[in-house]
Amino acid sequence: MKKLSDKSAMALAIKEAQKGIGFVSPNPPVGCVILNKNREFLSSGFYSHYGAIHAEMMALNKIKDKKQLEKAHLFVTLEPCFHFGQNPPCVDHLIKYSWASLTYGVADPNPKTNKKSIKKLKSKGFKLKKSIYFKESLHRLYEAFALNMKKNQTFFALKIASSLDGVVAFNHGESQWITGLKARNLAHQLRSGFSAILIGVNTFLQDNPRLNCRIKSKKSIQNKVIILDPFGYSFSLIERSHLARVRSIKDIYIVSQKKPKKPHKFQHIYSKKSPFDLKALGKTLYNNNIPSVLVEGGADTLTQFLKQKIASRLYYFINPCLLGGEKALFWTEKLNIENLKSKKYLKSLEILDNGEDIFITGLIF
Ligand code: AOF
Ligand code: ZN
Repeated sequence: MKKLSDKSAMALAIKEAQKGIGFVSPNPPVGCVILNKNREFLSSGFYSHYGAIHAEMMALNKIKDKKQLEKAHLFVTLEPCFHFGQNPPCVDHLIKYSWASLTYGVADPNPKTNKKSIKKLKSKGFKLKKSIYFKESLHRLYEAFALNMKKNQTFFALKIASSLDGVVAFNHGESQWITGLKARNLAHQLRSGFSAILIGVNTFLQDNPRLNCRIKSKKSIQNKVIILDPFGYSFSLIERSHLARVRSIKDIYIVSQKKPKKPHKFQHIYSKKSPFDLKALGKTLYNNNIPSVLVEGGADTLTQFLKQKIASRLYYFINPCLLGGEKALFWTEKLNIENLKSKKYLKSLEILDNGEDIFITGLIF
């Protein structure tokens, strides 16, 4: 049988974790791979939905003859849990076996576990390693959960699709589609990892979008939607919109300075100030069980998130076409950066060739 390197085993564990994306919130996705003493594949597992058994336990349970675990190697994307939650501590199960090595992706940001299992495993004499591979992918798996744990705040990421010269739409409204089919599929995949998609009211009025996740394996996911709508233009339109056709009206949140006059089934978040205080909104959304939000536009909304320094990550799809300036709308048009010293930049950049388009992601600074 084929021997697996540390790198291949962690790549598989990440793939396992990704199966849970969209189903495990507000918990993070986790994947696990076990190799026997000859580094041959024994089993794998993942955290499949909120309240399910943990990835390590799923992988362990699949191995009927536990003798196979002698001097085996375990790879898990997240530090095994230390605490009693809906599940008993994985770390206490793991220490029953004679592992040749245990490799984890990142320390669990949950304060109930954070580094406690790492210490325990080390103190018991296990060979414990932090993965040196796939740092960016692993960071991406846990960045939202880490921010949730640290700040009791919703994690915001921005998604933009533009031409090579930064145009996101024409003044007359036309914007579908600038990027190719593959990028749009990847964008749907992205949506599956967020509890809600946020747009400004102009995008709602202009595009009448659905903002759901239209890829096969994640079709059952019900993303919530948030509309920033200072004057309440969407109140009377929302029930008949595409947004409400593809999800329950109760999963639509309208943030507004205005209070709806008629009885309504959508959720209303009242906010006095406009532009809205997005940090305060992040707290409110977190308290409403919306731990992560993908901001999909338009230009003014995206700019507000940059101005208020509240977005953590940028996902950027670029189509290598030029659309020019005259009739164009640039997504950073109103950002007003005064000098090069204050320029915004991206860190931990990943650049992927995505068929017809270029896909860039990074942390916003
Ligand atoms: C693991 N393996 O597969 C996952 C972990 O309520 P519980 O018991 O399900 O615990 C949820 C917490 O456990 C979650 O917030 C995170 O800290 C950790 N998730 N840990 O060892 C897993 N899903
Ligand atoms: Zn666990």
